[in-house]
This record gives sequence, C-alpha cells and structure tokens, in this order.
Amino acid sequence: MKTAFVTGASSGIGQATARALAAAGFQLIIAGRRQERLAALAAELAPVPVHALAFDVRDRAAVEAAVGGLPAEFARIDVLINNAGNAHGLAPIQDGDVADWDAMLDGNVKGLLYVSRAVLPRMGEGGFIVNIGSIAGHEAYANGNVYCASKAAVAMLTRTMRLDLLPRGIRVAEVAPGMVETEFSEVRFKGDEARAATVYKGVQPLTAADIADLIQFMVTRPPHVQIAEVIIFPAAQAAAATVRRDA
Ligand code: NDP
Ligand code: 8X3
Repeated sequence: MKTAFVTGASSGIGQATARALAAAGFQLIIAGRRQERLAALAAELAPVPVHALAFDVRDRAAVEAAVGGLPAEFARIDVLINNAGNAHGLAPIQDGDVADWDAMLDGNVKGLLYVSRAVLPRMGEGGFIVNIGSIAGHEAYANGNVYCASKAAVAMLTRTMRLDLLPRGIRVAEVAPGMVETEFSEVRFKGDEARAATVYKGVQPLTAADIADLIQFMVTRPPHVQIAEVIIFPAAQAAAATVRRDA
C-alpha cells in the first residue's frame, strides 16, 4: 500500500484530500495542530491505516521529531501534500501586524520547507510532492502583500524543487486555487464569521472536495506523467480580485 502524507489535514482542503487519497487506495499520515480533529478523521477513514501527527509546522524541532518517529509501516512516503497554511489579516502594508507576517512566512514558507526536508529522505523514485500555493502567489491583490509573497515563494520553491529532485525521480507540482470555501477566511479574519461570509457572498466558490479531486487525479497519473502547475478557479472567478457576483 502506498503512503500519502497530508499536512493541514484537520480542516478544509487537507481534510478533503486525505479522504480522496484514502478512497484512491493510499494509507495516510495526517498532520495538523488540532489533535482531536485528526483523531476524528482517522476514525472516519477506518479501516484505512492512518497515522496522525500533531505538530506546528513552524516548529522545526517538532517537525523533525514527528517525522523521525514514524513507525516502520509508515516510514516510506510516496506522496507528500504540503497543504498546511493560512492567511492572517488583510491590511495595507503600512498597517500590517508583524505577528501576522511572521505567522504567514513561518507557516506557509518555512513550514513547507521543514516538512519537505524531513520527508525527503523517506521518499524514493516515483515519489510526488504537491505544494498548495494560491492564485495569490501568481497575482498581486490589494492588501494581500505578505500572504501573496508567501505563496509566490511556494510557487518558486515548487519550480526549484522540481529541478533539484529530477535526478531522484521525484515529481513536484503546485496547485494554486482561487476562492475555496473552507475555514480559510475565518482564520484570515480572526474568527469574524460575518466578514468571512462576505468573501463568498453572491458567488459559488470551489469546495475543498473540488481541490481534492484534482490532487487525487494528479498523484494517480502513471509514473511518467508530471502535471507541474495548475491554477483552479470557480467558474465565477477570472482573476484574484475579479469575481462575478449575483446581485
Ligand atoms: P483551513 O483553514 O480550512 O485549513 C488550514 C489547515 O492548515 C488546517 O488543517 C490547519 O490545521 C493547518 N495549519 C495552519 N497553520 C498551521 C501550522 N502552523 N502548523 C500546522 N498546521 C497548520 O484552510 P484551507 O483548507 O483553505 O487552506 C489549506 C491551504 O490552501 C493553505 O495553504 C491555503 O493558503 C491554501 N489556499 C486556500 C484557498 C482558499 O480560498 N481557501 C485558496 C488558495 C490556497 P490546525 O489549525 O489544526 O493546525
Ligand atoms: C486564497 C485565495 O485570493 O484569498 O489563497 O488569496 S486568495
């Protein structure tokens, strides 16, 4: 049985991806900070073998300890989905909250690096890494500043990782979604549900399951196929800040 490691599996895109990969025949390593969510997901996916790891991707020692301590039956990793991440705040650069900047750069960029560095010794020829970027990494939008920069880093890291890992036969891809309704906006607006709801007002956003379908398709292609970059929008979105809304 092949093993897929999904970070940020306690919610949204990561949780849906864990479900989709379990349905595709993978056993799973699922990670996040909210341990009870991971336990519930593992119970839901039974009898698929699932190993849950609770750690903060910003904590390098915790990442190394968690991955280093994987039991033998989960020690080889075929697929890594670097999904953990969030936006924190939406403010002009001159008013930005420095703690939010740290959370985004440390989580979205350094966290992805720490997890990849820890997992790569466990991945062989034919492996596949999917980094979850964003349309925000391909286009600037007002007040997106540090989130956009963190996702632009994910886009460029994906391309450079693909070059570096070519000799090892490891494929690397970026999935860059537009608007997906998850806990993303609630986190961005620090629990302000009314403000989060305005993001999706009058529009049918993508669901986490839509992104999971795409990821499942990508990682189940034959070994000679490497889908390298995909931007995925809801039909009502044409660019980061260009969305058709019902009146
Ligand atoms: P959610 O808020 O629903 O999920 C985020 C996940 O990331 C959670 O499982 C959370 O787990 C985990 N996570 C966040 N920070 C950390 C951390 N420091 N350490 C460990 N785990 C962490 O949002 P989405 O599912 O939408 O987001 C998933 C990815 O998709 C993110 O990288 C996001 O930037 C990206 N994305 C989202 C889009 C959207 O519109 N929703 C569009 C484009 C990209 P826990 O809190 O338990 O630690
Ligand atoms: C999430 C999509 O447009 O809010 O990455 O940045 S956006």
